[in-house]
Amino acid sequence: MIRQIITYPDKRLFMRSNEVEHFDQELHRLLDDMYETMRAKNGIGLAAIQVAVPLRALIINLPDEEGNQHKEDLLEIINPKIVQSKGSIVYTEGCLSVPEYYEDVERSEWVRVEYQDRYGNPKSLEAEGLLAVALQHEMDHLDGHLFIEKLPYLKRKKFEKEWKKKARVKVKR
Ligand code: Y12
Ligand code: CO
Repeated sequence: MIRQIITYPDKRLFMRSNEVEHFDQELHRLLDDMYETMRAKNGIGLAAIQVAVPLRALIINLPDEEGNQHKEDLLEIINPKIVQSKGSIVYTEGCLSVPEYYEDVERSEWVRVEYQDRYGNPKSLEAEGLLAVALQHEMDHLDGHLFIEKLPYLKRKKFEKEWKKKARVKVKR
C-alpha cells in the first residue's frame, strides 16, 4: 500500500523516532509499504517517520549505473548506529519530505553501520560514496533532522523564504 509522505514543515519530521522492539508482521507491512511508497515517488531512500511512523527503520534502494533500481539491492535497516566514519564528501541531496529542493551537503565519505534486519538479526555494513550519503541522510531522519538543517545560514533563510512563497501560491490556487 502506498502511504502518504509527510512534508516540511510537519513537526513530526523534527522528532526522534523510537527503537524498533517488535520484529513482527506489522513491521514487515510497514517496510513493504515504505518500499512501495518510495518507488511510487521515485525515491532512493525513505525513513519510517516520512510515512508518519516514528520508528527507527529506513530503506535504501540505490540505482545501478543505468539508473535502474532492483529490489534485490534493497537495504532494510532497523535501529542503526554509525560506529565508525571517515573522510568528507559533498553531494547534492534531495528528500521526498522536502519536494523540489536540492542542495549540496557535506557528510562523511565512509561509514560503518551496525543495525538489525527485519527479523531482528544483527548486521553490519561498510559504505562509501552515495550509499554512505544516503545512510547518513536517512539516519538523520531517525533523530528528527532534515538535510536543510545542514545548510549555511543564508541558504537556509533563502530556502525558508522560497518555501513560504510556494506555500502562499498553493493556498491561492
Ligand atoms: C543522496 C541524497 C539523498 C538521499 C535521500 C533520499 N532522497 C530521495 O530519495 C529523494 C527523492 C526525490 C524524488 C523526487 O521525485 C519525485 O517526487 C517524483 C523529487 O522531486 C520532487 O520533489 C519534484 C525530490 C526528491 C539519498 C542519497
Ligand atoms: Co529525506
